[in-house]
Amino acid sequence: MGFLNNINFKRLKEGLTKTRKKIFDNISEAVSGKAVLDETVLDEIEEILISGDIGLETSTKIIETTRNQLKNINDRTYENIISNLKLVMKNILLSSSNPDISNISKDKIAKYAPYVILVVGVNGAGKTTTIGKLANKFKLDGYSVLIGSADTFRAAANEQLDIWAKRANVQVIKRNPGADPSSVAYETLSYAKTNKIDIVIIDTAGRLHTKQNLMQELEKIKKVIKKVVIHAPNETLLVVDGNTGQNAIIQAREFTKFIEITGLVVTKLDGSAKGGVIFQICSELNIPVNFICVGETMEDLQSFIPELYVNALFN
Ligand SMILES: Nc1nc2c(ncn2[C@@H]2O[C@H](COP(=O)(O)OP(=O)(O)OP(=O)(O)O)[C@@H](O)[C@H]2O)c(=O)[nH]1
Ligand SMILES: [Mg+2]
Repeated sequence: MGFLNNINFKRLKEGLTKTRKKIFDNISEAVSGKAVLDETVLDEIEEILISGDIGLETSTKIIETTRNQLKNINDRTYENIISNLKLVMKNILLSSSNPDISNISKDKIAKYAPYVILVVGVNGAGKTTTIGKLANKFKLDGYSVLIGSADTFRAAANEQLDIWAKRANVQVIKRNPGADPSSVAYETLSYAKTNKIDIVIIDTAGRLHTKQNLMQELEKIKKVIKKVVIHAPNETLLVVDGNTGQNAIIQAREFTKFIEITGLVVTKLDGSAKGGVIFQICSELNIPVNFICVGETMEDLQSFIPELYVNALFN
């Protein structure tokens, strides 16, 4: 899914400040003032990338490609070296973004209405807040939106969704804590079908990928919603917390063993200097990153555009 107008470069840049300091400022220092860009400098950059959560494998890939490209370039000015590195890093991100899958169009929504998005992830990853922000965006785009609160585990989940839903001016279907999450999902879709809602977003309880029974519950939710709307879910988004670094990749791998994940949302990229993890995610996983989140306001949920991400890191 994507939105045409949900990029706020200023917020993106602000959100990535810690990561930019860790990666770009250090690279800049390593490169500037050097008469020649020799192996020592390249090694130094590689170390900066690795310590910036880009991961050993991906960092090596970036440095190898940069080394090869620089062989053919005589102009080893600071600007030229940086712009080469930026290009190589952007290509890593591009290799896993898939605009066809990630672009939600008016036609697509009209065809499927209700267009159903199931949101899953481990505890505290940012699912509920992401849903609030998503609902708001869709609403601003002129769609009718319904949220299903299938997190019946946490007592506060309903109130939390209510707050976001009020801000976005959308309706929530909810039941008491302890209710069967599948039945809430079922009721949500039934309501959406009867009332011709454009987009349905279903929240789920946080679950550890190691808990087999909880993972199977997701399969059940999926099976039950299909009974109401045969094409549902159109998307299953896995929300991962960018602060968890390598763990985000492990979570994605484990979740896909139980449920097909169509896209990722990487949250909290403002929280630490670990924003480099996106490069690792894009290079090691075969799932497109649809959205990133760089803060707690509505504008902080943004479509993931590789070029802008790299620009924000190097600006
Ligand atoms: N700084 C920052 N905080 C975020 C971001 N996304 C979510 N949060 C915060 O992270 C905390 C957890 O977010 P939730 O949306 O409740 O996470 P959840 O996945 O629904 O949690 P459970 O339902 O308990 O599994 C909240 O305090 C959010 O405000 C982000 O991009 N940046
Ligand atoms: Mg939640």
